[in-house]
Amino acid sequence: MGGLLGWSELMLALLLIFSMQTGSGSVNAAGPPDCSYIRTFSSNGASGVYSIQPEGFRFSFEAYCEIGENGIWTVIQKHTGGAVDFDREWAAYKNGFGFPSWDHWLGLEKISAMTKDKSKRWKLRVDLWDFEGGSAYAEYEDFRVEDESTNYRLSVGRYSGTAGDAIRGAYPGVDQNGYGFSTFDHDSDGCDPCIFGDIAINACTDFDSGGWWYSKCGSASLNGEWHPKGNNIGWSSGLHWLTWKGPAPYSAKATRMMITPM
Ligand SMILES: [Ca+2]
Repeated sequence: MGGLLGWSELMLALLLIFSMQTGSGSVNAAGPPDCSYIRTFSSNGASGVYSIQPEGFRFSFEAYCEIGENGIWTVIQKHTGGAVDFDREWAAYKNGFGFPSWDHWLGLEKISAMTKDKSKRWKLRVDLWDFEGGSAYAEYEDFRVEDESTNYRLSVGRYSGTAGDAIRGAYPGVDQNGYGFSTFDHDSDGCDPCIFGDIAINACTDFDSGGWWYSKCGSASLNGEWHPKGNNIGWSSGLHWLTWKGPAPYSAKATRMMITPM
């Protein structure tokens, strides 16, 4: 019996060591301030879920770290299906929801904690996949999300990529850069109302769904309602990046947003 206990204790110790090394277990070490440090913290660093704690943030949390060709990225959004509901209230977008290893929104409070300090520069990468086997991306230098007192105002710098700059917009007057975040219970979208043809809209969330930096709604919206293949074109509520596929709204098969220090 004693020998058996010794063996199970050894296995537990090995499991603990393994989970600490991979960062995928329940051992909640404070961890690095963002994913770009994981090679330093973990000798066998691979893409996966790690515990991180931005400087000044009051607790550590799990984030998906994507090891890419041009850096190690902290994933802040992934949306690949309809199982995780993205039509949520302010508190949910503030604190985050979903599963870091799967569909999720990391949370505005966490994203802001990482990026609001103006002495540090961050790059945002947006990846988009369609239902026809294609993909595109948009990158923005100097990505920043300010604190809640500004409604988590978005700012982005120079754009590069293949998807077009949908944050600044496909149409004049809908620039989301410099705008606060909106949810159905927290409206800062600049519409009271907005007139589109013969439709008057007071809240972009009624129309586009989900939470986003809506500015007169605008042409980027990745937290809307997911639509399946064959039924993904023409919905106002989809996962839209209208400089990539438009003007008839095309809802993407999958989206991902991630950030890394510049
Ligand atoms: Ca409004």
